[in-house]
Amino acid sequence: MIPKYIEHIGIAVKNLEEAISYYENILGLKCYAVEEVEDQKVKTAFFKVGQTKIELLESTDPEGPVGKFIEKRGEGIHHIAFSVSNLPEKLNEVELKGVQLIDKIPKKGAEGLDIAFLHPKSTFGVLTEFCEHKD
Ligand code: CMX
Repeated sequence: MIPKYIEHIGIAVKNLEEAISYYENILGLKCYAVEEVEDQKVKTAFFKVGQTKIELLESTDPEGPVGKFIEKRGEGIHHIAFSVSNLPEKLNEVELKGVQLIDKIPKKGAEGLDIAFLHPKSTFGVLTEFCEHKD
């Protein structure tokens, strides 16, 4: 089962408002949603670019994944998210092929999607997310 499309690209930023201003006023995109995801310790802002979205991520906790990422590596691309169908099966499939899973069981992410991450040490340095729209 191959990923259907790139659902979003996650970008870690220090200040959400300043980053939103860049995407709106310089690139001309429209922020259509701002949402806090407590479980992930982030505040997010979304922009549509065709079928793919840009997800800006501001940390709400220095010990959260994005807080630690910015501390260690600075602002920049944090993860890439693929849209998949049957997420539990897809996770099982890649784990059997030797990929290290961060989430063996899907969690609820922004926009109500079911999400799960693969460890960047198993994915050539790119934190990879699988997500599934539950209609
Ligand atoms: N992309 C690539 N590499 C990353 C990374 C990222 N986003 N985050 C951490 N790493 C690297 C670190 O640089 C480190 O590499 P080295 O050992 O070479 O230094 C290695 O992974 C381990 O990092 P760490 O700092 O020791 O471990 P952390 O405690 O920071 O955990 C990770 C890293 C990926 C397991 C953790 O961030 C995680 O579980 N992420 C998934 C959840 C998440 O990122 N949520 C935020 C987004 C939520 C959303 O989109 O809604």
